[in-house]
Amino acid sequence: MPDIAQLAARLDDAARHAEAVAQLEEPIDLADAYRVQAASMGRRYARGENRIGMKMGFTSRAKMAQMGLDTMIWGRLTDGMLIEDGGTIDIRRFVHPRVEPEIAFLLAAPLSGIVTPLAARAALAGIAPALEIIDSRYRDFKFSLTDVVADNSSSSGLVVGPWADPAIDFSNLGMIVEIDGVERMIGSSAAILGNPIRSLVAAAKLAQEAGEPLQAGDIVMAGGATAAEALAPGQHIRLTVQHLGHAEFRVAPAA
Ligand code: 0L1
Ligand code: MG
Repeated sequence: MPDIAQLAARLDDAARHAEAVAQLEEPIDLADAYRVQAASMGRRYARGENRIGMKMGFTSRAKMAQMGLDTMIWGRLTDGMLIEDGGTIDIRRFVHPRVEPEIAFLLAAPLSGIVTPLAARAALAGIAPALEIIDSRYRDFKFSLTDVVADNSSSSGLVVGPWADPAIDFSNLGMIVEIDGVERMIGSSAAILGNPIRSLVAAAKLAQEAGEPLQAGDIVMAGGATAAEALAPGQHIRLTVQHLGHAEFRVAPAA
């Protein structure tokens, strides 16, 4: 039997102190990996962080190919992970952060269990261009499926741009990330499961199965539309999503 509390403490400490740890040595199954995730997030909540929603992972072929995994995963988001749009991060808070372009959903109403894409759309208050900062706590950013799930699916930070009217057709919007003014990631919202609303539909089911159904006010990150890029001190990261606008942040220069 894996020691859930001990594994959760190891991953939580790694995140808190920005220190890489070895992959989990003992084989654990997916259900136990989610138990470790829940226990590690429980430690954050006990320190005063609040759950604000969830992130979906491996919802695009590009992300699956980059990390060599093809099972959709999810993680919990907290207010401690929020980075102001236009803000600056200190890279020393992270182990080896990467950034990826996403679509964020804001819920106007609860959304739980098996729902149709139409019901998911009807529950939306807004959609926004968003950047996820992922940071695996494992050495060299290498992990198995259960490793990454236990590590809260690499959740680390999110930058959410202005909320837009969710009535627009967001199934196939162009997405471009510039780093220091140079286009580095180019994709489409269609890369996310063919239409990012499918990610929200999946999130509603997974959250309900986990006993934490999505609530009004929750943010759901749909998953990276392209492979992620490593961050470095001094960079300016800017995402543009067609019809939705921008989300951006800076990485503070090296001290
Ligand atoms: O958006 C995503 O697909 C994130 C997956 C999280 C796992 C990772 O790439 O570290
Ligand atoms: Mg992501």
